[in-house]
Amino acid sequence: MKTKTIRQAYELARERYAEIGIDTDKVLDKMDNFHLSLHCWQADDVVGFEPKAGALSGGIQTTGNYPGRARNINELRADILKALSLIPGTHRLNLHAIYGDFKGEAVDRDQITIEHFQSWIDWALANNIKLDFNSSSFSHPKSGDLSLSNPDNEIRRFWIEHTKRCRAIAEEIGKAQGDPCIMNLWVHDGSKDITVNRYLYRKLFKESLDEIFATKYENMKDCLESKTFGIGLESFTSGSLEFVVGYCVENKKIYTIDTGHYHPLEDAADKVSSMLLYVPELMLHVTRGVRWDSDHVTIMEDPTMNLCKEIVRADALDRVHFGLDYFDASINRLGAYVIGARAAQQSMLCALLEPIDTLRTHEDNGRGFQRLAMLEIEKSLPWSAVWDMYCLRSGVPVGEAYIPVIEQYETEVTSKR
Ligand code: RNT
Ligand code: ZN
Repeated sequence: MKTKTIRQAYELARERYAEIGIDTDKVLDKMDNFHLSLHCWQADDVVGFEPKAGALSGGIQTTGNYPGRARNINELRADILKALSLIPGTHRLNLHAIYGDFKGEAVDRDQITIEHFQSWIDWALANNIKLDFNSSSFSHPKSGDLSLSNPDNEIRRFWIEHTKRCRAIAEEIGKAQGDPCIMNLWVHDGSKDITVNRYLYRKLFKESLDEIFATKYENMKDCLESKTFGIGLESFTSGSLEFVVGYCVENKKIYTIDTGHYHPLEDAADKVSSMLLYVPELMLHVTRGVRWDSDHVTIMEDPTMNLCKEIVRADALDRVHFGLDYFDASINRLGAYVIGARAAQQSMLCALLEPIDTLRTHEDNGRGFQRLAMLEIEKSLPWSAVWDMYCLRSGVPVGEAYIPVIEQYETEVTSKR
């Protein structure tokens, strides 16, 4: 796309949005302050760098065998930097504990320390990236069906130790980067068939969490992620919605909304305003569930767009950490990053361009037709010209221009793996 065309289109779009009371220049500035937390695990199919990494377990699964998976820390870092070079703005990177720089050593999960993440901190500082963190309960000989809710004391203590260490690591990361490291805690705990000891498992899970959170930190923030079910864990999930919401509300923890973790017709966007009245902040794992928590690449579809609109309408951009969480191994993985990240940003841009004052006035005055009409009209306003300008001024390829860049990287780098 020619720079001149982008600029001309933007000028027209600016005039059009001014007619409905929206200042697109201000919206562009707001976009610069909207940072995604890019999930590191799309690059390598959630394998990580433990030397004996086996099959992915814990009720999650990547499907597809597209060539080019990142096989080690250097490849993963190179892929992330390449992806970030095609995504406008500055972003965070969300690490899982299994992505430590273990240098080929077998470091069990209850032995990890900040030393295994020091090279990540150095790399992130050098590349102007802030880090977030996750404990990892899956893909381990002790994962089984139950981790933090396991009645076997030895196994439960192992995962408590792991999670405590993760919080200590997150604290050090936060300190080093001068900005809180957001640590998500999701465990896969559940069971495939009818379960009769639900109360016991959830009580143990709660006790584990109380012990894990007993240490107070200044430079990290805790979030907890609920889920409806996992593959092979269909009948029971310890960390169900009620369990996690209850825990977060009682303990003022950040609640993680993973958009794939509810019943298919449940509206994740509607949770934003409810939860923000009871918990300090929200973490998001934005994904695209196709029929279930399938972790398809995020696109601009209603669930993502409505989520962004609800955040903006609640004036809560500074209380929401916007992470992505999908893993698609059936297409170019780098392309998957860029499509999903750009779709999330485009959705947020549309939310910021919404004529919210007009819509609220209509609503306040019972003008239902006018409200619905404006909501329809905003869909075809020239938001894409604003988006193109955002890409241009951020120095990243505009429109389809990022496709050949990824193709070239595939030819030169990922296809040779
Ligand atoms: C699983 C959860 C969890 C994971 C990542 C790898 O259903 O969504 O967040 O996807 O932590
Ligand atoms: Zn998630």
